[in-house]
Amino acid sequence: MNSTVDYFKVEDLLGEEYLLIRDTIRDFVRVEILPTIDQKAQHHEEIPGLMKKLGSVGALGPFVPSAYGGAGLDYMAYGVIMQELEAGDSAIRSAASVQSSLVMYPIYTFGSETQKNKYLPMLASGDWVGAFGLTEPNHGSDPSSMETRLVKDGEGYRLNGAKTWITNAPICDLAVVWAKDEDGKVNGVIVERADAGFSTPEIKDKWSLRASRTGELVFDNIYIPSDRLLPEVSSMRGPLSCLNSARYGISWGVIGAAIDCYQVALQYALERTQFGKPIAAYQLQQKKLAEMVTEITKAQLLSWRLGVLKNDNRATPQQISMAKRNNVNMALQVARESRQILGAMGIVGGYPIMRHMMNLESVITYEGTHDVHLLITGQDITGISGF
Ligand code: TGC
Ligand code: FAD
Repeated sequence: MNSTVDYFKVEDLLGEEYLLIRDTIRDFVRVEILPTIDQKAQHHEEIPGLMKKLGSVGALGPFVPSAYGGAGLDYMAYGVIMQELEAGDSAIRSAASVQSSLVMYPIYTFGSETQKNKYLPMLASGDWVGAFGLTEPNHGSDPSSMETRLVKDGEGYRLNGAKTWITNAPICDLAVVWAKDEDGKVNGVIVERADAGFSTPEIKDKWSLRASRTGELVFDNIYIPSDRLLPEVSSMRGPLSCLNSARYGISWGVIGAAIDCYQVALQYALERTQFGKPIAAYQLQQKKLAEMVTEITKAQLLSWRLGVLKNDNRATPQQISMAKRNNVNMALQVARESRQILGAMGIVGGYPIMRHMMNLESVITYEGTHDVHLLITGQDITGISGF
């Protein structure tokens, strides 16, 4: 349905420039995503040419300067873009998140001038698809214990190990991979599709994010020339900084999914009659709808404020964790309540709710689980690590 909830006039806080960006992306989703997304998700297929389409509307690396092919926008704009994309489907926002925050951001922030000039323009246009390899089979919430190794070999290095649960792995042209060197330092490595020893088996039969491809990144003694290492970082600060950017975007994105569910549920409740009255007339249904719009509004204010802080370079990782955790959980609860309002109709593909709900089950796990973000807040306020 993709219309607006603006109960507390957050649009006034955003202002004209961001509303124009919002409307551009909203139109893009209406034309390019909504007509086929249900069928694509049902059949476990991606939208053809998605990355190039996202590139054509400036949705890839919007915060990267135009000199490197980006749109030269700020973090508020990035948030607004993510919100509109995820109103279409979390898989679409995921594609843009990974390319922007997890691939372009580290190359822009930690890469050499040569790397920036070589890779960023083709990532911004969507000609190349990027992936981000941090999670491993034995290390999900605790990536600092990663086993993937980078060992010196002549002028370059050898990369061995495996990453799993990687968005767009099966279709990536390059991957930014995090690996420990012989001194135990964490390095960012650019792996290209053509590198001998690189394979990307797909993880099939997901019940979630079915319009997005997920897989493994396997490194079988790949030779890595030294100019493929990101020179400006050699610790966990590298990958975790990327996560700050992506988690911020997710805090906005899921509001789009929640609004889509809420609008559909409201409309249905007004039209569906039982016991002689629209079900919207019953207090039990009004409670659900009123609580949904309240929680969406709180999430909007949280993300807007986080956007202001992020643009000022004052947003802390802990604030970002709080917003990601709160807003994803909010969206999942809204999706679950909306589905109930539609009764049996809530489970069919003609309505987007079940698709959003299943997607959000991944979103609440990736980019740090619901539990991990709570522990980050707990550690921040008590000074004691609960991990
Ligand atoms: P810790 O000892 O606390 O810190 C290690 C170093 O990192 C620094 N640091 C950060 N830097 C920037 N941003 C942050 N958020 C940071 N958090 C920590 C820290 O200052 C330290 O730096 P230095 O220079 O002193 O070495 O780290 P830890 O090992 O205890 O781990 C902390 C923890 C658990 C919070 C972290 O590992 C974590 O966030 N775990 C969750 C893992 C996760 O989120 N994985 C996401 C994988 S990517 C993904 O899911 C993509 S889905 C994409 C899609 O499809 O949309
Ligand atoms: P685990 O870490 O094994 O956690 C299992 C459970 O234990 C969770 O409930 C967790 O909260 C809990 N737990 C863990 N530690 C603690 C603790 N100390 N205290 C209390 N509870 C704890 N990763 C990438 O690197 N790149 C990607 O592009 C990417 N894309 C993804 C796409 C999808 C669709 C999915 C589902 C995942 C993706 N991931 C990606 C991986 C994702 O980041 C991890 O799944 C996530 O970090 C959790 O790791 P895990 O699944 O190994 O769970």
